[in-house]
Amino acid sequence: MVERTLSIIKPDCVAAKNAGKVISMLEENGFNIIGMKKIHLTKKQAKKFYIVHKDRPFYDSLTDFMSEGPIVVMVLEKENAIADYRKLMGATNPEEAEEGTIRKLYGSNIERNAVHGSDSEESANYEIKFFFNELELV
Ligand code: YYY
Ligand code: MG
Repeated sequence: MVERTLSIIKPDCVAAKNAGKVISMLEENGFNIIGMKKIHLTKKQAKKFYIVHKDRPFYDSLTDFMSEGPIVVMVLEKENAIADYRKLMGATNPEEAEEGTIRKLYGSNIERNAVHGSDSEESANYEIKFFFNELELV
């Protein structure tokens, strides 16, 4: 099934000038980038985006990090995009991520882990609508 998923290049990865390399990896792995923009989330917007994690101990620190600088948000389209992009990202903790994955290559630690990707069709729908309207997807 052709699916859409939301990808974020997080503030650590943008600041390190690795965004272009991540975008190249997406293209090389067959993802069509059907929407893309660079934005700087406020703390309040970051808290809303990560609302599913509101009761987790890392919520405050995570949302500080996600609002510390610009991010690149993209909608990716491909057969099996949600699971395939999770695989390309690698494990949440870069230390545990497989060789060649984005988080292994560009992540620093479990919080500053370079990229985000939707984990299900339901979260992809919520996350894509959070950043894009249908006219912005090409
Ligand atoms: O989907 P994924 O990003 O791989 O992990 P989640 O469990 O959804 O957590 C979201 C985000 O929170 C993660 O990318 C880093 C951060 N985080 C953390 O700072 N410390 C943890 N123990 C778990 C997650
Ligand atoms: Mg997640």
